[in-house]
Amino acid sequence: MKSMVILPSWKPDDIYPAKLARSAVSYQHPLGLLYIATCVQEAGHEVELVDGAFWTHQEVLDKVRRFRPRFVGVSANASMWTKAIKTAAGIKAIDPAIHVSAAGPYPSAVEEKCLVDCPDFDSAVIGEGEKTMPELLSRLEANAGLEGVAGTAFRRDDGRVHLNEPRPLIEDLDSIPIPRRELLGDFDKYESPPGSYRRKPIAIVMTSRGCKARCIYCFQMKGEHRIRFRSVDNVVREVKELVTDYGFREIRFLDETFTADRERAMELCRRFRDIKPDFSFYVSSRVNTVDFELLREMKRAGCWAILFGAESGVQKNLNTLRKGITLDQTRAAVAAAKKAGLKVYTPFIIGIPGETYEEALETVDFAIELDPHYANFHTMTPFPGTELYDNVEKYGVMSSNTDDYTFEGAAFVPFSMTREEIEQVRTLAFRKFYSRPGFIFKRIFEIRSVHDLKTVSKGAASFFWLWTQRNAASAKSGIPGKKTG
Ligand code: B12
Ligand code: SF4
Repeated sequence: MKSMVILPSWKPDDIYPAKLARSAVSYQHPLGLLYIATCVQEAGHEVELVDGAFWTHQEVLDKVRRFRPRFVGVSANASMWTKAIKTAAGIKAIDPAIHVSAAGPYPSAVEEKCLVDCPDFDSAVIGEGEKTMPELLSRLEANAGLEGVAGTAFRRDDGRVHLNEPRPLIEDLDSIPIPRRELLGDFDKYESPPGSYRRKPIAIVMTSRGCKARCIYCFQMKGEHRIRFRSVDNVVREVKELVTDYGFREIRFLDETFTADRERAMELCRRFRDIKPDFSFYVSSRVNTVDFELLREMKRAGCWAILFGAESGVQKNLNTLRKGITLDQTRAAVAAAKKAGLKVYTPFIIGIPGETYEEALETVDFAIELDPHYANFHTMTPFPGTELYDNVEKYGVMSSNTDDYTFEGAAFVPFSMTREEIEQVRTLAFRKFYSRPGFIFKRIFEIRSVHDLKTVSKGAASFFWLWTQRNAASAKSGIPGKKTG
């Protein structure tokens, strides 16, 4: 059956302030869509993957018009939801007989509510879609209804919305086919912010899914706080294929915590070194799961950078977030990673429930004390399906416009701060962190290649823009700026 999977059309300045968008934009492979498209193909269907990062809304619809699918799955997280609605409406206008399904983090969080919100969706795929999709398509092919297809919600003939049984998370991740990257078309169109990669082209891989921690702002599929791992052999097979067959030169491991199982991370690194594939890699981690020996092994295997969610410089606020880490663990992890020769990236959050203006300034000082290679200062954002979202009235005031749900817009203002204060701290944080003479000199002395030079100059251009703005980290939020508590 002819099927299409779509990421709706979006532009970087939907998320980032227009000028910053150029340096912050991240066009990464849409791994979720790739997994789904691969499974659909394996099940014997013809499939086309449309990544809306590269097409206007009309161009996406033109592709639907040309391909004439019987099924279209539209993927959305919270900030993409209004675009997904627009896409579904456009598809139905082309041909009302096309079955249109909503899927991805947002529909997974709000479940059948997304069908109530948007009459143009016939069904929703809730949670991981790899096992659900082939079942759903064979039902559609047989002109049978979706009654009983676990992990879906659908609209009955009488218009009423029905939620089927949930589908458990996939326990054996090795049973999922390795995504076929050729479904993406030309890899050159994918672009990453300067400084976020060493080599190109970049592939995206996940060696595990899920996280044990319970941060109040983080969305985890089915609200389950555990990790499922792929076997080391399965990961190594994918890495070999990516480097040898496809010619990728860098891999970004998107696992929530690449180092969650220390021995497995060590083993992966040893295997990467043994097979000597020519690639560099980047991981995300947690400060309480690393030590110098592990980080050194990672560096030897080709890792060049590591992200630690540092989040705050005030222990009370880390505790509010239920981050499960201490400031000293962050200090130790950042120091060990730097000693191992890795570049360190630490994102922080401004506007944590209960955080005062002065405490937010302490976070900026903490970032400067840690002195990572890159720091970002996001706003606290209550995504559907999180503890923060479900109990937001306990914590502050939330915007009802899902377009505000980027980490850049003040979608949430805690009772302890105003929106203006959040924006002020963010502006100050970027300026203070990136304009330190020591920081600038270090980056200049680290220039070893044309790529490094380009990174530093693009960063400098964005930084110059930041300086010229009254409010560099400007947010487009529906929340009024008055003191809320
Ligand atoms: C990589 C990533 C990005 C990349 C996106 C690259 C891309 N083109 O996809 C970038 C950096 C651009 C990004 C940006 C943002 N992201 Co992001 N991102 C992620 C991250 C780390 C991995 C996504 C991924 O590939 N996962 C692996 C795949 C296998 O899982 P998946 O995508 O969920 O797909 C599965 C299901 O959702 C479902 N599915 C998904 N699509 C479809 C489609 C069909 C047809 C079907 C049937 C099923 C299906 O099946 C898939 C396979 O099981 C996740 C966290 C995470 N671990 O998932 C956050 C996450 C998705 N991002 C999130 C957010 C909030 C954002 C931003 C808003 C943040 C910001 N900067 O402001 C922006 C929004 C950008 C945008 N335009 O949408 C949230 C979404 C929360 C929510 N409830 O909506 C997440 C969950 C992080 C979190 N834990 O809170 N992000
Ligand atoms: S540690 Fe990271 S991935 Fe895990 S729950 Fe917290 S924010 Fe989410």
